Amino acid sequence: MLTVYSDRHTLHHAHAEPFGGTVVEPFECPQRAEYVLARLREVGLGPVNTPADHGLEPILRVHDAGYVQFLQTVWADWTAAGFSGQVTPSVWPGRTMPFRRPSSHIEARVGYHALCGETGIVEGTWEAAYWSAQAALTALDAVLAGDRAAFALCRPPGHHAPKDQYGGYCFLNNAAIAAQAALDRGAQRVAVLDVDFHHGNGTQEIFYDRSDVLFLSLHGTPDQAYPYFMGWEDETGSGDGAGFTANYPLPAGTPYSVWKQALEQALDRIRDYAPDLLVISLGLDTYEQDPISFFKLTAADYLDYGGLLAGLTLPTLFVMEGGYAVEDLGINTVNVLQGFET
Ligand code: Q9C
Ligand code: ZN
Repeated sequence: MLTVYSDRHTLHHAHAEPFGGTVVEPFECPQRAEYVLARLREVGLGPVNTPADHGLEPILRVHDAGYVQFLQTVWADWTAAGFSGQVTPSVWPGRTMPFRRPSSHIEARVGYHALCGETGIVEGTWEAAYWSAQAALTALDAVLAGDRAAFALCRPPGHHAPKDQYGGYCFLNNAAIAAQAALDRGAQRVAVLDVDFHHGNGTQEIFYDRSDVLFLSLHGTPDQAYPYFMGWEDETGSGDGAGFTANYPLPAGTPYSVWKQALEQALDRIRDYAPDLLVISLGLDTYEQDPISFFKLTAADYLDYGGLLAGLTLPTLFVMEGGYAVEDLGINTVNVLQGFET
């Protein structure tokens, strides 16, 4: 299986993350991608290509132009205001203070585009996010050209980013950008199956009122897990998209035996939908040792569900999302891909 990877991901390296009342090293760190790359080379999964530049156009099919411009200029505006460190939101149009019109101060613009407060932006964040999206688009090229599957080793991840916001370590929604590009290049229907521990709120928002993308997500219940305000079972789509979103929230301590039952239900929905392409938002934070999550999957379980995904016999694009047990991230990620191939 082809992997697409850009070493420019290292340009995005937040310095700190607020966590539980203290400040810690960011969980979403450059070593994550290095561990995955090392493991897929170790097992000889296949070639590793650098992304081709597809430009801004496929990004702007998903994200608002004003948001993209914000990402391109936020570091310069932050430092021009005399700020340093990393871009950090400190104010929002909150529930009782609704957004009425844009303010031009950088603090207001950051608060407008930030979903939440844990995700730092540094000088190279835009460039890293841009090439992460290009990795997804380049892996898609291989699948559209006839490869059974391809793996986009994206970093930073993408599934928390809706059309005009960043957060949850995400800036550009790589999986959504690839799904939209597939539609723009002739696919009639695309299924996006999100197996990251966290609900794919960004992808859900982007496609919520559309029937040409079926979005399905297995995740920690919003009652107990980030992003908290989305991912309930009764969020099923709206308008033309009614019935084309499916959420499977699961409780703390969920073992593979239970997670797999939800996966089988999602796979049945995908079979009925008969998409031309399957995009997997591949997060490995379902792992029992993940430091910020609460499912109990083991390394062997990733091999097993990789095989179940292959059972759909669909052209499949894997897009890397989360996973923070860094030392085991390579093994777990590549287990899914190897399970798929055998
Ligand atoms: N105490 C991905 O896996 N945590 N993002 C917020 C919770 C954010 C995870 C603080 C977790 C984001 C791609
Ligand atoms: Zn996650």
